[in-house]
Amino acid sequence: MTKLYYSPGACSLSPHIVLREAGLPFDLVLASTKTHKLADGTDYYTINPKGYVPLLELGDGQRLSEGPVIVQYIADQAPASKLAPPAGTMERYRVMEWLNFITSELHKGFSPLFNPAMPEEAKVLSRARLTDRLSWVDTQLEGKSYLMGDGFTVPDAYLFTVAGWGKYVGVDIAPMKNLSTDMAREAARPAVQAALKAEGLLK
Ligand SMILES: N[C@@H](CCC(=O)N[C@@H](CS)C(=O)NCC(=O)O)C(=O)O
Repeated sequence: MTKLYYSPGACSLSPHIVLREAGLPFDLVLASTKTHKLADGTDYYTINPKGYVPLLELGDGQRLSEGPVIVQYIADQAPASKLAPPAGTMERYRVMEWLNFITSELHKGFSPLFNPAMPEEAKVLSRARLTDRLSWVDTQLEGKSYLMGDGFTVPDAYLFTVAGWGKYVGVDIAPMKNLSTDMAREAARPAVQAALKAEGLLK
């Protein structure tokens, strides 16, 4: 059985949503980003030497890290779900373009804001940069229900995950009308609701 190592509300929520959207069977394994330990006390570094989530463990024991790659792997296991266009097509490169933007410009832009050691002056700069980047995403969602236009694909799950962190760290997306509408629409998806519930983020 495939296993997803996750921590509640972390970037692992993105592949978690994608696994549910794909309808694939999997086990969720809690690997807290605070303790780096599994529930049974196993040191998570012995499983993923990088120490971070997400990590996907395949049925044959192989382990795949890096969220943007994991979600594409999952999508390719369930092509009928259309979570990513076929490899080699221009649309697939557009999906990868979004995933790379979200990972480098948004996800890693949020990381300093969660770091208690980061000075407040640096956090002010990070918030301003993120607000610029998210405002640009907002323009890209004008007249669209999804990043790729005509259906939910893997970057939508990643964007939902990272843009959702804004409320915890003072990045206000409420003025970004397209993005706010998009977030509400994604939140209502059954797979998203199920993932949030399974991570203890919804009552
Ligand atoms: N490059 C990795 C970064 C993953 C990452 O930043 N994970 C965070 C949670 S959002 C984490 O596990 N942090 C704890 C740690 O680094 O020890 C990816 O894209 O999957």
